[in-house]
Amino acid sequence: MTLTGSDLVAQALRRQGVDTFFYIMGAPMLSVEAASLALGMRGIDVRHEQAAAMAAHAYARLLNRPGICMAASGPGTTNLITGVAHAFVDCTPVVALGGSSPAALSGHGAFQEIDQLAMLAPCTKWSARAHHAERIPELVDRAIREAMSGKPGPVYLDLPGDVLFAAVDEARVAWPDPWDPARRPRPAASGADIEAIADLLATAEKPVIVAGMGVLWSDAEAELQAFVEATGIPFYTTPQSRGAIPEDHALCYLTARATAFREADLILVLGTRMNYIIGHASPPRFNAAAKVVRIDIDPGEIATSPRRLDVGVVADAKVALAQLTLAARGRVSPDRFAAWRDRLRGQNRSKLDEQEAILGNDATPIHPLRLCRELRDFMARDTILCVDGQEILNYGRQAIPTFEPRHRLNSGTFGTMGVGLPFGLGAKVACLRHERHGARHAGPPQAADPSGHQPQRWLDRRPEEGAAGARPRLHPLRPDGRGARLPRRTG
Ligand SMILES: Cc1ncc(C[n+]2csc(CCOP(=O)(O)OP(=O)(O)O)c2C)c(N)n1
Repeated sequence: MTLTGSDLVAQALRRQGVDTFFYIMGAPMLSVEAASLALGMRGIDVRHEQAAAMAAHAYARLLNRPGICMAASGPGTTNLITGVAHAFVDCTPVVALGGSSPAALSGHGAFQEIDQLAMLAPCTKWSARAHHAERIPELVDRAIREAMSGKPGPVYLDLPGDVLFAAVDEARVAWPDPWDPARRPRPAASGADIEAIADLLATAEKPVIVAGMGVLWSDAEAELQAFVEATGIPFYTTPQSRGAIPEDHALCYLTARATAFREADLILVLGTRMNYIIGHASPPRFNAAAKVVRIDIDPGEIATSPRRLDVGVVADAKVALAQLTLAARGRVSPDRFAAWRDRLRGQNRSKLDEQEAILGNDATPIHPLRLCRELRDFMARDTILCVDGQEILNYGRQAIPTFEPRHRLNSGTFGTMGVGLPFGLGAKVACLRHERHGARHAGPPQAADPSGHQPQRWLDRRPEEGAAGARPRLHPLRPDGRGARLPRRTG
């Protein structure tokens, strides 16, 4: 049987488990898009390709799957660039497929001819052009593996029209085994590194955890929470990974963040870059005398740490956190940090009281913080919040908590205006995909807090959410109700 390059793109995507893509149709991608739809994939069309890349970004973050976007040649693909660059700076696995003018006419002034590969290369983790139709399945496989491996990131595959239109004997096509998230490599920390970290934990007095999206890409939120509860160490997250542990957890002292960072004598940086988002984990925001432990799946991150690491470990967050929890058993008691927690809790309480008074401001025109309070009180625990803008980002950060991992999207590390609507679109599509894959279930009970502290303010104000310490009630992304496992693996 004869297949075209376009058929091969669609079939390769389908075999890789792709069932959704975001796009604006156009030459030379029309037959890729038609073949994808014919195979039962869902095509969500937008009005500007930037939105396709951003919707794919939100979709990827919510489901921990590659988010696919497609664009026509020339301006269609150049319109993707800001969305793809945003994904690059935000380390998100967006797979961008761009049609391009025929390779055989390169340099002859073909319709919409421009060097798309050169433009996309600096804002992607990996990029390539298909030169031979029969190798398209290999390139699609490579694109998805590159996007999803290690520190995730966007990739770009350039698809010239003549390669898409070429006819290939199916017998000559080798289909790779599809990428399987369950078989991803999960490097462990060495025993010596785990011992070194356990020693630091056992002698610290004011440790603090700063966790990031790496924890969520690793599906390690349950392991993070287990580690926090086993050791009694206060935790903070980056804005994008808020909700990794529900923010009414007894060891979450959101508004005491500045004090926690300034006074901590041991900083555990887990699965996040030491970039401006966390003040490079350096003075003046962080204690200059603190010891620093860093765990990251990317050796480049460890190598480029902006301050000296006492222990820097290249490891998968899920595995390393489980190792640490085990190593801490019997050596690091939550009691050790009781005074530290008391200090942060006291400060958090008084700041929340102050803040609540400001949030109730009934001046006209309405103050942004009042708007945030109305939203906060309206939102269910499992609402996905997309925040655009600059000022509202700051106000929202102070005023609106997050209780579920992956339920907060914002303009991210690149600070890109215009993410709000396409993120909302991608998030909604992710939820609908989820609903097709299973029913909702209530979550399991939350593990007991070893420090014996009651969950905090947000629950106090929201008694309808259940007994103190209950897990959030329903979760649209967790039909099996078991926290770290999402239905995405099935499709
Ligand atoms: C794509 C893009 N264009 C421009 C900017 C520069 N910029 C940063 S904040 C801002 C204004 C945001 O105003 P508004 O949308 O009213 O949000 P608010 O600050 O009130 O939350 C602009 C234009 C940007 N970050 N991204």
